[in-house]
Amino acid sequence: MEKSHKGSDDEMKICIVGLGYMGIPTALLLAKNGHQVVGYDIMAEKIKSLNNGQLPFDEKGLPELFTQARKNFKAIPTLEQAEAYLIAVPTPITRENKCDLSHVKSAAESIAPFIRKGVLAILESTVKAGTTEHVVRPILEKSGLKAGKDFLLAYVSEKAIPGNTIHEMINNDRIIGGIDEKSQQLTAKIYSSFVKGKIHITDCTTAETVKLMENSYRDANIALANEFAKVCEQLRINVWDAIKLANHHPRVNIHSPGPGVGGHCLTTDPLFLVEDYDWTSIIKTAREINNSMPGHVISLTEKMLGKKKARIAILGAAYKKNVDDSRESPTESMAKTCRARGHEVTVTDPYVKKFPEKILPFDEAIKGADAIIIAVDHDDYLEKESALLQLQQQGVKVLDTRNMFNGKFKTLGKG
Ligand code: SAJ
Repeated sequence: MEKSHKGSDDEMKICIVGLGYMGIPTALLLAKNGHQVVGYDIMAEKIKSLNNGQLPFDEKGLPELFTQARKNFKAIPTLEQAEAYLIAVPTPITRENKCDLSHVKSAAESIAPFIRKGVLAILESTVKAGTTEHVVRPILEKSGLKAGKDFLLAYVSEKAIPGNTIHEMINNDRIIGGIDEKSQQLTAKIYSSFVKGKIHITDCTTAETVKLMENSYRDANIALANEFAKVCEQLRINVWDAIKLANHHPRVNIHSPGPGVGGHCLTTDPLFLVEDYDWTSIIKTAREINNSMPGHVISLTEKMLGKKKARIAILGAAYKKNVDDSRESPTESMAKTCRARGHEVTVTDPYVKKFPEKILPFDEAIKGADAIIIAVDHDDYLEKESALLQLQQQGVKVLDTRNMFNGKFKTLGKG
């Protein structure tokens, strides 16, 4: 395909389809490293605000990257011809716990008319294994061209952790699955323009599966930690100390217990891996254990309170520390459980703006509370230690579900 811009042979015109948490940083890293990048999204508002210099979400280092990359990046309201297309659209979970591929399918449909000889299509969304080969490929082949023969097709999973996305996008190893060697090589070349980690090459379905395995491993490990926490409560010992000691073993790495697992990834991806296999159990059980934690935290709080109806303040609405993302946050479930059990509940968070519960300022949220649940270990709360200790002395029950204050308050997983 002819070059559509002036630049070295390594620089390409790349179109990112889906400008979300992963699409935007990826687009900007490619643009910063010399590619001519256009970004498309179905949300017209996003296009307008990006072209006006506004980012739709907070992420460490993203504003600086935006400034550095802007001369090579443009958000576009309609798709246009490029040399490579990168699909980074969401894959929600259906009510039946299956991977909802509707956005992936419509993104593939929308780029199909632009598939020419030599064009590369990359899928980055987290998907059920087999999607690139069996869902995306047939849609793109409606162009009349064949994947592997005429055009190139690859799957690359994103691995960056929200809160440290840019650093991890640059430094983590990447797994590149390609439909053939040419697809693998060109995709590897594109990613090596900004990735400093190692690039590993495989086929598309293996790359898709690896992504699901990584998040299943983390979810199951956390479930194990949560089960250990419940056992330690019965044994009247401290799970945090026990895990720390167990992790001295050279082959043991137990994660931390907590009020539940939130976010868009660990709550869904493990289920994509097993959705077709009734006989699977560990992954599903891990999900159940992690989903049981918000209710368990409320039961612990009630035990501390020793009374039926109370005013409970929850510190933190984000799904984890220092982020503004509250998707699948355990706090949402805890607040619902509180209400269902007749308690009054208040929620505070220094970062979260969008949440089903009203977000109150810290002082307002804790005012008159009988119990305070520290649900998220935001760094901001470290400076609240003396205020919380004072409240505890005055009889307010404080439950530190993340053990962020190292045992100064009652914690989850301690008898
Ligand atoms: N959590 C615990 N205990 C822990 C670690 C986490 O309870 O020891 C909780 C967190 O509080 C949070 C949830 O788990 O509610 C998920 O947080 P996380 O930090 O484990 O993961 P995510 O969802 O932010 O990002 C994960 C990462 N996957 C892995 O580390 C294997 C990230 O690298 C992926 O790119 C991301 O999913 C994704 O997009 O798939």
